[in-house]
Amino acid sequence: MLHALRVSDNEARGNASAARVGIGGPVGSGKTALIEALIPVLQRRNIDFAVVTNDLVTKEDAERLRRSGLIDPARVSAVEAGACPHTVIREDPTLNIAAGDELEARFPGLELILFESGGDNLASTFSLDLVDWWIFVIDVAGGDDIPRKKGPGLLRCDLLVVNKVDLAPHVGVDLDRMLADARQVRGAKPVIPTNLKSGVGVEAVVDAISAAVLFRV
Ligand SMILES: Nc1nc2c(ncn2[C@@H]2O[C@H](COP(=O)(O)OP(=O)(O)O)[C@@H](O)[C@H]2O)c(=O)[nH]1
Ligand SMILES: [Mg+2]
Repeated sequence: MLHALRVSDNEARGNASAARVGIGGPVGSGKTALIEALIPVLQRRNIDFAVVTNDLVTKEDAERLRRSGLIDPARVSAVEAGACPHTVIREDPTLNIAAGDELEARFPGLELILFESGGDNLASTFSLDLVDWWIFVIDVAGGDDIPRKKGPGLLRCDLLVVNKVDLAPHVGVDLDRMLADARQVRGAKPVIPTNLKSGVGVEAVVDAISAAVLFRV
């Protein structure tokens, strides 16, 4: 289904377009940390990619990535949303679409663009006009009742990342139960636990992106 969609998308855009993947989730859950962890793995796999960040009124996350030394700074583009963060990824994603188009024009071989949403709440979702597939990042320290609250982000995303698993013992969270609850509310859709401080789960996230939108395994 997704494959068919993506192929027709590519045909519509002249077979030259990069796959677009959203990364959403609450403030501080680890969206930028996930991108920082994905970068070396994507590079090792020779995937040609770029990043678009969204902050309310600053370019903080873009500057953090540009300064990281991990990625060519020209491959990081910043959208200043200036409004409710989910407006620019759902109701009116034109600024983000334009940022993606501009990156594709500058880097003709681009295969993948990651869009980090501004930090938001459990209700944020991405427009499929903007992305082909999207990840929602929650973290263990946010509490093990998050999956049971069934927010639209957690329910509708293509991949749920449960980050900061290293913190579970420190915040009194039963990780097995939190993951079981997440899997139960999501049915067949994937859930990947990560520790972005140590890199646990990062390869699995790249495998999921590759299989879903790059058709590489
Ligand atoms: N202990 C721990 N801290 C993490 C992990 N991932 C991210 N962090 C920290 O969480 C904070 C917020 O991360 P950030 O990527 O800026 O979150 P964002 O607002 O979702 O982009 C930072 O201080 C990170 O260092 C993790 O897996 N474990
Ligand atoms: Mg961030």
